[in-house]
Amino acid sequence: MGDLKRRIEALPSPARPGFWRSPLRGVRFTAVLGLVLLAGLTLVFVTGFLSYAAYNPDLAAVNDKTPDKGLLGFYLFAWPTGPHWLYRLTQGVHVTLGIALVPVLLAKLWSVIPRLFALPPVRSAGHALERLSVVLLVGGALFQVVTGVLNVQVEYVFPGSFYRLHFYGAWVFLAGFLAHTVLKLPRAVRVLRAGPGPLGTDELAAPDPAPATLSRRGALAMVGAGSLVLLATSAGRSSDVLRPTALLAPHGVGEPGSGPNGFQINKTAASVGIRTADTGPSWRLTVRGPAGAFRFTRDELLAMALRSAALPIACVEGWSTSDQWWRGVRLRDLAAIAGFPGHPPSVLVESVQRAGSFRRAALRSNQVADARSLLALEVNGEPLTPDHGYPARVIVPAAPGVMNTKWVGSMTFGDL
Ligand SMILES: Nc1nc2c(c(=O)[nH]1)N[C@H]1C(S)=C(S)[C@@H](COP(=O)(O)O)O[C@H]1N2
Ligand SMILES: [Mo]
Repeated sequence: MGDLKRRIEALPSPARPGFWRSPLRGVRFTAVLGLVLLAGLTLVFVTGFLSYAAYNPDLAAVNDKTPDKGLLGFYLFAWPTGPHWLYRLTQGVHVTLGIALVPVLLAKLWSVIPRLFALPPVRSAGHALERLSVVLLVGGALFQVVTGVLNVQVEYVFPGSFYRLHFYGAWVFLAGFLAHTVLKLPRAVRVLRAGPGPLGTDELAAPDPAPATLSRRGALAMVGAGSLVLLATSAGRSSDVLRPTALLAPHGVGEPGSGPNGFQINKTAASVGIRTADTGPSWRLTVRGPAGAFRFTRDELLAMALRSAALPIACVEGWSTSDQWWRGVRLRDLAAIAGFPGHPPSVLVESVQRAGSFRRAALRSNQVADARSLLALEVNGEPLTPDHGYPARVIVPAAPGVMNTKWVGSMTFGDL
């Protein structure tokens, strides 16, 4: 029996420190990656929560798909309409940086993997809490990366709404991230301050390291190169000029086509079941408000005071266009028709689209009031094409693409 026990103990087990032999592991390597993530992920968190605020989720009846958010929506505010490229910037940073940090995140996880197997799993109450924060951290990070990447690659394989999963996932991840930062940042700073000499203890270094085939500096350079490659092949998602370099962007989405309407399309008319009968000569726009309900043909809308605005489409899925030249009726002029000649209220915009998501959106009063917010009839000097929302679509400065409802059928003005 004693012999068997000895032989079992001699088996290679990841719980034995000697099992992990890479000479790269060590507190310095982990501290560098950790500080990069601290800075980078902070920006990803901030832009992510801004994206949630930009959705007007507290126009609860319509936009909010996260009805139980409660306190987690505490920071919501009226998303501004300027600068007009605001969401293009925040969401471009969120998605591009999120993608570029993936190699750093994986390297960081790899650098501490022996610790995940360390025995005993829990040594004290404090240690138990620390381990719990690591579960939230690692689980949250992987969950957010996987759901985020699937979303920008337009792979909607989620059980339920991506928006809700990614929102709650962000809070779990943030809880783990904050706890981990409080617990580990002092040590990381001390280690890096200590300079290149030998460290007193290096709890992450292999006790029995294998011969080096790559220096720590070389390993960090490889991680950095991986991030740079992802950055270089992702930045083009947010730029018309760089778009051909967006090698990882999903094919068939955000493809410009040609001509004046030749800019990215999120969902084509056919893909959401828009029928020509819905948008043909019998189409009417219904405008509702305290003054009553009014119906307009496209020609009647074209006969109103038409205004222009140069605005981008910036999708939550991480792509955006440069400014397009839209022409149409100001939302605030439509609000006046509906019975709000002074300060306009919010508006519920509904598409003729019958099924699928994004067929309705609520805009805030500040968005309706902005002189650049249009019910667009033309873009770049041509009538809208069916895929860009003919006969009429909303376009609002600084708003997420999803607020810019296409194939609009009705607009109901009044506080939501
Ligand atoms: N009715 C309707 N409007 C919609 C959508 C939709 O699926 N249905 N998609 C929205 C999203 S998510 C975006 S990013 C923009 C894209 O506009 P575009 O296809 O003209 O570029 O349209 C928005 N308006
Ligand atoms: Mo979108």
